Amino acid sequence: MTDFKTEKITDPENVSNHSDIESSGSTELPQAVSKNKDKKPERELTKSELFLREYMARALGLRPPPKQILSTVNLEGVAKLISEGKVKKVITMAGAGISTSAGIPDFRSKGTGVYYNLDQFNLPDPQALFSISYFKENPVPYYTVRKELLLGNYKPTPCHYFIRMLAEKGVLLRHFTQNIDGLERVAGIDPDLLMEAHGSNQVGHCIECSKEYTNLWIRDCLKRDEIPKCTIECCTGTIRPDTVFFGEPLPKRFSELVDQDFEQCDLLIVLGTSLKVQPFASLIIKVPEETPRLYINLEKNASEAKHPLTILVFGGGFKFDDEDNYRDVFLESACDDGCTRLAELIGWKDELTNLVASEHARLDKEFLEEAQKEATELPTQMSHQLSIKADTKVPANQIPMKTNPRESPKQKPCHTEKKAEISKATITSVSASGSSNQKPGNDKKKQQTKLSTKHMKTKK
Ligand code: CNA
Repeated sequence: MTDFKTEKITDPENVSNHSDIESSGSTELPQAVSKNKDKKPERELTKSELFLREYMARALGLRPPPKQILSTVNLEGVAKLISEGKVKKVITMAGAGISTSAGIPDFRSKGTGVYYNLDQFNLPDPQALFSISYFKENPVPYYTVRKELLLGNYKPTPCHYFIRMLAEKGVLLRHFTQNIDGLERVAGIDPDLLMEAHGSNQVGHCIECSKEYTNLWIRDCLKRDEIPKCTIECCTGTIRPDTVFFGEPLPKRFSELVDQDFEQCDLLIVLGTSLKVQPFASLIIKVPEETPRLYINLEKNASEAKHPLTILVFGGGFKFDDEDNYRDVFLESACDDGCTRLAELIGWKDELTNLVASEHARLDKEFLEEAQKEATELPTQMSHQLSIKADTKVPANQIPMKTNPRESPKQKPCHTEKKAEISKATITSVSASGSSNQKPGNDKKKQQTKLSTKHMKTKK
């Protein structure tokens, strides 16, 4: 979990003007002036401690209620804020639900979610599929499930283009996404405005030596139904995409941007996420107390904290149904419909519709050209796969994976020169999404990875 406790903030007991802090409702404090430096050394509180203190004070009625920004606590109220130019630092937070209409399944939707379709793999639990320790033991389930996503040509949804419009209108401070499908980039959202909290599939690295591989190279292996394996001699590593697996830290930029952005956010829009994955889920409490929060999702319950400890630690999440709710709006809707409705209320609907139509037409053309190019370049034995139309999805779990049949070790002896290449790759290619977790020479792993073990043995 991201360490938010490292940033120190001055103890509010030593702050010269308490009333300013109370009326602002912000966690940002002016510099402290110690009245009695010789006797009592200045003490520092972490942001988390300060938050808890303010939360408790408010819960006990020791702080005035925050100012209500919305004219009406509903979608119309949110739209009015945007159309009247009253918000300039909008943060959008997204999850798998913004991409389901593009054809990419989420994790937790009943029936269609990835977690409901894993019987064939006999996993210890559904999350094991995306845990780095399990991937190191057995990458086959991961690649079987991810194959479709990695090979597919998906088009961003109206929701993605609505976020792009916020950026183009100059009101988007940042888009934080948990998605690894890269559709925000495809939609044309400026990468500086993007925080892909769980990484992306753009590149991959060997889990043993960290050599970098492109997305295209990984795709080529998958097209041949092969588990991508390191090409460096003497290395037995599997290639992993640079996405954050369970059990790995989030990119450093994530915590930096959280600290920098959330305290200035003047409107938070949360889209298509069950808010079950930390630390992302708890970001909703990091905006100032006045800041309106709009949540568009197919279901509401997922976002409401019920356990007293969660309420104490994370502030209880949204307060849609509380009598004194002054800022939380829930729209039970598909993200595309919700964003289109919001665009309509703001007066952007035609622009959004035209943008989606023109971008989809451009992408259809690009996908078709790519497919035609590949069909002429790739060997005949693969041509049956390439005749698939650009927008046709082949269920990945119908195609069994096999390991990459590389040259035999006799043809590729281990040279000292090559070992030097491995250490160079290790130094230069440490990925932000946690390839530093690699543990070369894990004997237990070699015993347990049945498909890979066979391959490893033939290499030695
Ligand atoms: P999740 O836990 O599966 O929740 C998705 C939420 O979206 C659920 O509450 C659904 O009800 C809701 N939902 C589904 N479709 C729609 C829709 N069309 N409109 C509105 N709401 C909808 O997924 P989260 O994103 O909350 O969990 C975070 C995980 C999922 C991250 O680690 C991601 O990497 C991971 N993931 C990403 C993708 C992707 O990149 N497209 C796909 C699957 C999983």
